Amino acid sequence: MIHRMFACLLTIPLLLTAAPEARAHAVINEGTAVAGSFSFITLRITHGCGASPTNQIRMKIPDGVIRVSPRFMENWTIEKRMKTLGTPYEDEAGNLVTETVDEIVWSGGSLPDGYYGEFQVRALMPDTPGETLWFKTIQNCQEGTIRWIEVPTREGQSPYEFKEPSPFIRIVEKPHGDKHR
Ligand SMILES: [Cu+2]
Repeated sequence: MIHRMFACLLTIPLLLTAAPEARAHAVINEGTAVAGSFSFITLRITHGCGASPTNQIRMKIPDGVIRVSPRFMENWTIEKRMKTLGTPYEDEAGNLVTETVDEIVWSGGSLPDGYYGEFQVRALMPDTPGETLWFKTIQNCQEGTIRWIEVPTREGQSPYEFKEPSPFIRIVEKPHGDKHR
């Protein structure tokens, strides 16, 4: 597996507070999501494992993100792997919901190197402004695997220091006066 680190390094910003402008890697396009809102999370895969095409993507849904639905894609099989919720909630119909999506697995497609692919999910974000949510992702290719799972382990550490950083978004405050997000 040859990871094209050279191309990646040229565009890496230095601060977590900067927009996630990494041009290569696995990143989430939106960068931020509004606290307590339904939001779109678009995972962008920008290269294969070396020249090998991507056949499967597994993305972990972080705790606190619920009501997860992946976007329908004709050429991929999409599996929702579930986990038990620590705190069940009632949906609009009054049903008690005890499970939520733990991991989404896209498989059966073939994304060639030299093209980018987008894998989208809609979900309800936690009401935790300031929090960074990590969507750890495994990219499996015809030959090789890239594990986008590195997260900071100490204060001040930037994910851009890593070779294979986990995709992430930052949760931001609801704009003032906006009650309808
Ligand atoms: Cu990269």
